[in-house]
Amino acid sequence: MYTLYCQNGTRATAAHMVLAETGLRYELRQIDITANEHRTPEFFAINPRGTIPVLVDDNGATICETIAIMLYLADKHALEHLAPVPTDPLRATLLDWLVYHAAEVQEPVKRSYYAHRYALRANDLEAVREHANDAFQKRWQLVEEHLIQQGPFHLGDRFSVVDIYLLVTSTYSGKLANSEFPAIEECSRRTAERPNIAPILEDHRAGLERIAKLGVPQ
Ligand SMILES: N[C@@H](CCC(=O)N[C@@H](CS)C(=O)NCC(=O)O)C(=O)O
Repeated sequence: MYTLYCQNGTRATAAHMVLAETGLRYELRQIDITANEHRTPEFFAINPRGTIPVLVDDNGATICETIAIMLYLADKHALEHLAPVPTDPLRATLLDWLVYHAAEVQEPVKRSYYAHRYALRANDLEAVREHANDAFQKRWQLVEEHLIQQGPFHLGDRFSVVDIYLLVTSTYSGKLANSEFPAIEECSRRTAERPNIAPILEDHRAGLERIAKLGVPQ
């Protein structure tokens, strides 16, 4: 049994979608970051980093990074429909793109949404956002080129957890990127059609709207 600490409209949705695709039993605990619920002593005791998602396995393991949660679930249960096993040559491609998405693509997303954390002065906000959006656009373009050459999924014809990660990023990328990315759209569309994913995506979009109204935490 797993417990996922999460909130609709955040990247925690990617972990939720992977859980739904596993067919395993899990429960969700909503942590509202707009109400600072990720900064309570109770939540810091679970994740001292103060971020979501967090996955708690009733075997005692706690995992606080989205990519680690995805790989942990796929590997622990040998779910080859979600991730090639370590001896499969496609595993290298999976790891490569997962880390790229988490470390390079997602980084300017957070910088853009949380520009107030990076600005030295109040009037720097727009410049920080512009710089972050520019970095995002360039990195997103590299994903697009990979999918044009080797798509429709990151692993060619084979769907995997990295496509879920892309789908979730694509739901908030419109604000950052200012051109068309048809191969990313196609990969996202195919992923969004999956029966386990479609209803979660709908809740995620509602969560995105709510967070946009209330604002991300300081
Ligand atoms: N490195 C973590 C970062 C998680 C993260 O930043 N989550 C956001 C929601 S998308 C969050 O908890 N934000 C609250 C904050 O930074 O105060 C991961 O990739 O899972």
